Amino acid sequence: MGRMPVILIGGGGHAGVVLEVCRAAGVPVVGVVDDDRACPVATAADGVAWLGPVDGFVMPPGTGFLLAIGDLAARARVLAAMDPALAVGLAAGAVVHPSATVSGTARLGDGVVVMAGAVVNRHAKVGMHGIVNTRAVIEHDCRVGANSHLAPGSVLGGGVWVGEGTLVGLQAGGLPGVRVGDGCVVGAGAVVVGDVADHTRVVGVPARAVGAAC
Ligand code: JB2
Repeated sequence: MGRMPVILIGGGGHAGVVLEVCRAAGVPVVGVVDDDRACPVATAADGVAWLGPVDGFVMPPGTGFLLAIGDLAARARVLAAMDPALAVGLAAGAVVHPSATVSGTARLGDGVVVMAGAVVNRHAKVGMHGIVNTRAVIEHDCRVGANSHLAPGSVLGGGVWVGEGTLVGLQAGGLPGVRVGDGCVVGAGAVVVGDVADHTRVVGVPARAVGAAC
């Protein structure tokens, strides 16, 4: 049976990458929903149909959606505004680039997108709408909460826990077993060596708190 066709919510740079993951994975993309009719994904040479603005959009039966906006706060706003009746969109499942490696014992929530070259190892779990970006590595037994973003090249050692709505920045990571809370930002290149409280921004090696994450 073929994969359920999907609609991309958001049509900017991140959506372009999600589009290519879908195409590589054989997931049909019906169109893009974005407030800007002239968004890049709709206007590119290989673009997809613009279906309308986000507010008031009604998912056609038999389609799923993928959040394709990179900004985590914007993703959370869009999800919160969505009619729960449209949760049928979640049936789209996860989409995995064929060059990524996902253990058969790993669990990916609905709407998760795994980009090229990423690795999700044994018994790791990624919650709904997570972004496992290009060449990110999620080691064995990690737990990543819903709507978190592991940016390109980020690395979570074995058994790391990451909360919901947290950004682990470009080439950042965490030593095995650390816990990073909800709504955190781990700055680019930072290495987390101890637990990080909810809504904290950390930077550097070893990572130190520099204030609240917005
Ligand atoms: O709050 C929002 C909102 N914020 C952005 N509500 C709604 N309804 N739509 C929103 N958008 C839409 O997402 C904009 O209309 C725009 O089309 C798109 C954002 O595109 P942009 O190219 O600015 O960013 P992006 O989210 O696709 O990519 C960012 O995040 C990626 C992870 C960039 O920083 C990329 O470089 C990065 N790789």
